[in-house]
Amino acid sequence: MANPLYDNLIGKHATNDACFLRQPGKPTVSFRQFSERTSQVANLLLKHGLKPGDRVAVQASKTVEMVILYGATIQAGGVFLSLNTDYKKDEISYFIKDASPKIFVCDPQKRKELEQITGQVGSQVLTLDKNGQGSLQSQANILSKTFNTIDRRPDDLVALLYTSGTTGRSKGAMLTQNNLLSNARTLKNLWEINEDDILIHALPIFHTHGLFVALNTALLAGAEVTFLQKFEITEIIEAIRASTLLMGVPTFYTRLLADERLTAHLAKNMRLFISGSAPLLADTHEEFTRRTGHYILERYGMTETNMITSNPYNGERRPGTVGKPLPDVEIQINDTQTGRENADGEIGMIEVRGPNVFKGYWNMPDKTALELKENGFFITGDLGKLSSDGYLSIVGREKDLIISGGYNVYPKEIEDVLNELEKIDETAVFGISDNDFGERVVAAVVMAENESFDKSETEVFVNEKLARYKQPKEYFVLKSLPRNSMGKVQKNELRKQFSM
Ligand code: MCA
Ligand code: AMP
Repeated sequence: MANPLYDNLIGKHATNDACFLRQPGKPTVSFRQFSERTSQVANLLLKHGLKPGDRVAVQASKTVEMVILYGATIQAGGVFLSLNTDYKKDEISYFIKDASPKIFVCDPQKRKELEQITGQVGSQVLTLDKNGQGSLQSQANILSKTFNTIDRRPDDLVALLYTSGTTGRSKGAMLTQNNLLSNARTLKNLWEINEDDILIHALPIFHTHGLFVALNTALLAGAEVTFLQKFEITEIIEAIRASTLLMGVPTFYTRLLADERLTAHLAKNMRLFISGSAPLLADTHEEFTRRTGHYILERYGMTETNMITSNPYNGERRPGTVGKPLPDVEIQINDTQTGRENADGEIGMIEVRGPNVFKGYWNMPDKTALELKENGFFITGDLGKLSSDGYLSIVGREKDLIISGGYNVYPKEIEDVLNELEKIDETAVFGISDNDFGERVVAAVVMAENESFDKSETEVFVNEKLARYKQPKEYFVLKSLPRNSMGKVQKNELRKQFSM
């Protein structure tokens, strides 16, 4: 027996003294140190009673210690659940109650507020602050640097990542060892990631992109990671000078283009710029090439499926497309009404099958059955078409979803919160185009009789309930919402009316 993900990502580096994580102004962490500290934290998790399959949930700032916790959870046979640092109490309560983690790691400042909820599900609480300090660190520091890795099968769960849903309730995507390992191997090979690479990591580590696509491929390849707290333009410009690889969302690239320091000379050591999580405009792609001589490689994925398609490393990176299915992944473009496969070039529902596809939604067998078909194909909710030579273009979404700066926002969740306000009769949340975030969240509201809209009161209410990126950036007060003959709100009409 073995633990395939741990063995391939961390175990094999036990005697590797090369640099793994480099942070500006801080000591570097070698692969060997990373593996030793991972074992210390794995010992701590066991001490707190972690059993194989138990969840380890974390809501904490992006630190090296959090990456170590991820590694330790894998080594100890747990299931890693990472939560957006901006989630508010109500949002966190839902995840804790749904996932009932054995261990919950949070910022010391949040501990008190969340203790009532963790108490209800019997989670042990450890702390980790933005400097990597807290009880997690202090308790692990005194433990052994070796650990008997817990055996896991390829089909065992290793991560639970929540994605919002059209019904407003978030769904936990159950990811297995093999989902993550197969995808990391495929991407490493396709993008030729190797031990000479230096990857700029400025993404959050509570989503597939920053956690799995970036960290798993770097660990697998033994590549160095420039580990940045967040996207900060001057830090990124400096990092580009000394790195070979960047993984980002389209906002990274539009912000870089807006800065005159981005030149071909600056990017002369870079090997590859990768974009994903949201549509990259063909214009952005082309302007980036004019400025730097580099062709951004766009790829497409989902929390439930990891990466699905990619433009080629060697070959034409076609602007406005997300490339071809990964070598071990199948896609079908199916008619949205009949479910039958479309003829080449027709727009339809993108469905995907392969070792990358998740096991189902946590505690939601009905939702799983609706989206994961018996034949193994997962229904993405994205609409696309294939060119005659196999390049996929995403042309829309059947799901009511806004992607703002790479974060997914499901309007229903925001509408439910606004509808709690008695003064508001009804509301429609939708996305309009935004130069920085691609799309931005806005809301049309219809007030109850004799009520008037109070912007700051609404914002205070929403701010208590929802993470910042989900909050409407503008409100439009209407007499009524546009509806079709079936009574369905016409969000397309709203988008047309309010897009400027
Ligand atoms: C920050 N704000 C946002 C966003 N980010 N509002 C809407 N959408 C956002 N994405 C808020 C801030 O709280 C702040 O509010 C105001 O907007 C301005 O923030 P700013 O400082 O400009 O933003 P930032 O901190 O620089 O962040 C922008 C960002 C960041 C770098 C684009 O959002 C980001 O790192 N996004 C990446 C998300 C990601 O990793 N997605 C991958 C999901 P105020 O001023 O009011 O306080 S995984 C996935 O999608 C699949 C699997 C895939 O294919 O990868
Ligand atoms: P998430 O729920 O965070 O996993 O986001 C997955 C969704 O992001 C997909 O269903 C797509 O709608 C979108 N997405 C990811 N990559 C791309 C891309 N390159 N182009 C367009 N949309 C994308």
